Amino acid sequence: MKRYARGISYLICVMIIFLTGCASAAGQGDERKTVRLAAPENALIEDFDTNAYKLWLEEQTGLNIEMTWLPAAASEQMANIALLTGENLPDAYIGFGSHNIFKQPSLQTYIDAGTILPLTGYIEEYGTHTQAAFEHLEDFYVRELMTQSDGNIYFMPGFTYHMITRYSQILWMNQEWLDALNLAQPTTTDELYQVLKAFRDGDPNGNGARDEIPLAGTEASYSKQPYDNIMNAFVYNDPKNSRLYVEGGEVKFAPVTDAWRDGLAFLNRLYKEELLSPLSFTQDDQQMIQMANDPRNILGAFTVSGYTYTVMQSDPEAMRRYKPVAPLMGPEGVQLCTLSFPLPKPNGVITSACEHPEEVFKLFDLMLSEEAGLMRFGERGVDWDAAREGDVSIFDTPAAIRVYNQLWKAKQNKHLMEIEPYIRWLNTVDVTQDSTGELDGEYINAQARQLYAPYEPEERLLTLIFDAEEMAELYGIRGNIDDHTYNGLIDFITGAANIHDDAVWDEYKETFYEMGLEKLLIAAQESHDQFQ
Ligand SMILES: [Ca+2]
Repeated sequence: MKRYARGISYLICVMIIFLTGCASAAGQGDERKTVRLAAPENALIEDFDTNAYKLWLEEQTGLNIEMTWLPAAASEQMANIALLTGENLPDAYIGFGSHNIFKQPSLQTYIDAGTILPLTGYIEEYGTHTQAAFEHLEDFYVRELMTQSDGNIYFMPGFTYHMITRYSQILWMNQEWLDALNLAQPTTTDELYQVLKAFRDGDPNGNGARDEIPLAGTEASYSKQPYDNIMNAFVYNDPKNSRLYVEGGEVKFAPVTDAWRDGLAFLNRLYKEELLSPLSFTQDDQQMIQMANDPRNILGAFTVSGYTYTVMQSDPEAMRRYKPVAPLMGPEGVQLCTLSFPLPKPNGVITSACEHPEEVFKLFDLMLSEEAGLMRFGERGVDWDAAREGDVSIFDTPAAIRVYNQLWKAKQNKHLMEIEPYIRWLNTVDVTQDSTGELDGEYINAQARQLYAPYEPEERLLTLIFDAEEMAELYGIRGNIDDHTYNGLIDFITGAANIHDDAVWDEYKETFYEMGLEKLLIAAQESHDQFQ
């Protein structure tokens, strides 16, 4: 069966060589090389062949760029099979930056199979824009974060940084309720407890019924689960890095600390007294959104990164209802916010089937230029222009450009939705928008984030980079530890396990060590030290 398949693909190859041979013979003197890209299909890119950015790239590089769109649901599987067998490979894949396929440990499989090329040499030789981007983003360790344990770089980055994504959890509170009860926003965990109790008992929505939900969340996403925010008043809580944190240069694991136990006990108290809604563990995102936008005004507080991910922009009453609350101080004086450190996404890889890897690399390098980066805003003079003297951004800093048309959430034919390698040279901070105001989601987020900026941890883990040989084992350990942490959060908060029982707590902690916590800590320390 396999032999037949090979035979057929050989035949197709011969046909393709024959056909392309004819085509270039017909197009006299046209020596343009063709680059074959493949990517998961994207509903917001109207037509690749006539896309303004694609045409600009062709004009700049003298290449023909062809695209194969892979059906979204099967794209990762199709690419995986091609990379493992070496058959049906395009010259390069783009568009997988948010998928797992080109992240570790999966990336290592293709490095071992030899089907994706190391780019380190090309970066040294041709990577003018890439090197400039590395220098520009030095504080973000972009080059280091892209470098694998063998010292090579295998993908070209997609990289965005701005204040909007820096804090992935903000606590929002019903200001109408605080006003009705003549209360100030809480600043400590104790005050939070008092405020939530007043919400529960004081009929702040004034309908005579005890229908208030003081605080709620959903397991649908990390940013929407309040326990993760509140835990930062006890010990630094970084779910993306398996709750590892750094103190005096030493990597530590939060869930085995007494502070974590204190946090669980506090959250269990909120749960027991119906201050943290039990629906937080069962409802989906849509139900969470309905709760926050309920016209009966029934919700006291919730967490989310961007306000309009939960509150409907189209509902002015709801938009005005909640205000951001700064990180709370815990009983031991801990007051932190989780920092979401941006990682370079693997937005482009070149495969072993590529006949002109240096040309494809130069194309990717061009995509990282400042000029290419501005393409996401559309056409200069039509969709955006340089800022005028005195223009201020939504963060009250001088603006760099003025945007006329928002080309981001709608189907368009001017850019490639940043599925390709890109660097956000300009960030949202620099962009002035005329729509700013109290009902504008982005403006509200900008104001909220200024409350969180003073509470960033002084030391932090950027990411975990494991040695290739131990990678499979370490990812296995890490997965088990993450599961055990999560189960502990649920069980101790809801009371399924008793947080006040020393034997139960000791056994819970012991299980982490049985799972290989020491080994993970050693590897995490080595990974952390690489960035120092
Ligand atoms: Ca009521």
